[in-house]
Amino acid sequence: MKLRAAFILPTYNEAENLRELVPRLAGLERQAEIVVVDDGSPDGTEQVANELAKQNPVRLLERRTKRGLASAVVDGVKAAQAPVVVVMDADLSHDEQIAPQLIAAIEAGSEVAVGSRFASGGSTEDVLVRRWFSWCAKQVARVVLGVRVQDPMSGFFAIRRDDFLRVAQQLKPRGFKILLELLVRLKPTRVTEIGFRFRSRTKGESKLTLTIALQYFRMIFDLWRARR
Ligand SMILES: Nc1nc2c(ncn2[C@@H]2O[C@H](COP(=O)(O)OP(=O)(O)OP(=O)(O)O)[C@@H](O)[C@H]2O)c(=O)[nH]1
Ligand SMILES: [Mg+2]
Repeated sequence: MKLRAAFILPTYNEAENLRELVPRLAGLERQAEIVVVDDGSPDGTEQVANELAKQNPVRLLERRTKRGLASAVVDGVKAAQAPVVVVMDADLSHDEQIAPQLIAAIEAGSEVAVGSRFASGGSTEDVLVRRWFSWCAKQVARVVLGVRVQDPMSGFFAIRRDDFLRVAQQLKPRGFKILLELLVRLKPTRVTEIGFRFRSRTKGESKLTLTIALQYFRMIFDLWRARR
């Protein structure tokens, strides 16, 4: 079977969520592989992934220690075989129903397709403090880096695997979402944003901490310095 796309799912303690998400993804797109990148989750995520792999096109990449979201995404994309990759959280907050549209947008010539909380049709269940953080992050990205995308902080996006790998060397995965870094490095002219309703996580723990928020502003500063 010719693969059309790969879903890249970084996981840390997402056993319950993964059990639900994988069959949904497999039902949505038959010509897709699902690459789960787990960092030795103590909650048994790896066992669940292995179980799911019996019935679904799942490949599990096991890393021994927790090395951060962005580096998990990079390793997942490297391991994928399909020409298009869809990066998404495994916590069910990203609406998988729009994934086919993201894939189609890339196949139609977009360089990046973003699942967007702020584009038309998008919305969020986020609590106020996270909305505020996303809003600030977006304004800073716009003013400091000239990134015009509505939701540059989204963890839900599709891109050609080749394009991703071309700039992967330059990415400095700092444990945070890497879409913004990709946008700055690739300077894509054709970006498609597809709105979706961001669901709040119901199971498992959030990894968004103040440290990560601070890392974000550090990242903006580094990107700003690097582009001059
Ligand atoms: N492999 C790996 N995956 C991670 C790591 N940190 C987070 N993840 C996964 O990356 C995705 C995004 O992390 P989340 O904890 O959902 O971060 P968030 O979306 O900013 O915050 P919440 O949704 O509120 O929890 C989830 O699927 C996590 O399980 C990590 O260090 N390694
Ligand atoms: Mg999440």
